[in-house]
Amino acid sequence: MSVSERLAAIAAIGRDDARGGYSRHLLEPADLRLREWFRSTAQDLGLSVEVDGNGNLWAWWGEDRTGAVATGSHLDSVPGGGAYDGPLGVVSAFEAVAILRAEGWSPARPVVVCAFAEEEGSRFGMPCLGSRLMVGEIEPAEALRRADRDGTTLEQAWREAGLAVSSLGPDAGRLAALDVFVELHVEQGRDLEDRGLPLAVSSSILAHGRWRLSVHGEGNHAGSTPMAGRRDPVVAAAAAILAVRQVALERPAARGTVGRVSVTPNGTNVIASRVDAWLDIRGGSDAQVREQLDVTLELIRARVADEGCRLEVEEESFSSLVAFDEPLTRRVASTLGDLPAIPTGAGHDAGVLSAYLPCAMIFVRNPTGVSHAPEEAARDEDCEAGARALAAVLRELAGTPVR
Ligand code: HGY
Ligand code: MN
Ligand code: MN
Repeated sequence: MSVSERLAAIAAIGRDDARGGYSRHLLEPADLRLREWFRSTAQDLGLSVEVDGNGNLWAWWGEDRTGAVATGSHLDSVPGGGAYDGPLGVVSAFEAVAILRAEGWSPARPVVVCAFAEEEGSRFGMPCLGSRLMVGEIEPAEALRRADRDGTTLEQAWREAGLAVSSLGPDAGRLAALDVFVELHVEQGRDLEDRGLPLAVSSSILAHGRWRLSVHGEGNHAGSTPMAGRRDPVVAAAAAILAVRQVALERPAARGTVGRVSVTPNGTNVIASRVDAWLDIRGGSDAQVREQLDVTLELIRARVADEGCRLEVEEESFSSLVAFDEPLTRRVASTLGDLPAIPTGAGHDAGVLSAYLPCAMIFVRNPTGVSHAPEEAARDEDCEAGARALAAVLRELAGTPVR
């Protein structure tokens, strides 16, 4: 098979006709079908499949469970996401194994293909949920209580999927079994397109955090309520969103986004009683993100007070700046003919694991540079080049010890 054929095999799973693109969220039907695809693909390649206590998928090549070279990514998406963000890394990992097996190569130490659960955090609001549970950065009780947009808790979803609630949490044994992790991912930007190159490695990931802002006002009738004296949380939220943009624009390389808003009760002829808005801030250091947040919230509090409303703020996640392991990144880059190392503003499971073991990333050119939208793209020939590159990296790393 080829990468394109493997992607085509899952192309119909989780299509979102309303938004365009894909909506594949943890343990929902599309995710369950993708988990089945992972299992059958692994078995076709002679790999043995495990689902760990945190919902992450593992397909092992080799009997050993120490010193493993891990490669993979995630299968879930944002709402209306593209076809490549996540799946390209998992598909390419399988294709790299297929290439190596076809040439009769076998690893001197285990190779494991992995797919981490809920990397996007789109259902339960915690990005990199599976990898952060595994390393102990998320408290299982905190995760289990989180609810999705329909009010279903992670605990309910876990039980409905037949997974053991008691199994969530740090998995030191599994983490210790991994020696290095290399994640291939579609580039989420146009750097490679502008350079005219198909592949790169990654140098770093911006620090980033997510906060839920709840603005409480006074619900009332849109027609019988005079304009004076209204306490309209939609007006306050609109001013808050403009403040987010203003503060981000004042800071080089900073990002400030509100992409999700929920209005209660959301009636056409109703002054809302509450607005929830989710804030995503990213920057070149943890301190810069925290400073930007403080300044942003100060402005938001003033705007909310002007409208006579009340503000609640809850931090949903925070991920520190990541600098990928230099020796490993250099080794991957030189194995592939001296690829450039480019930074990214997008978070990844490799970013989480990089605090615990050497990690590197390989980016595949995205001609549109767009991600988290249906317009995300990758050329077939670049996808095949990515899988061949990953095969070369596995041959290099799984042939000899890294540390
Ligand atoms: O939000 C991110 O940066 C990643 O796509 N989860
Ligand atoms: Mn993503
Ligand atoms: Mn991703």
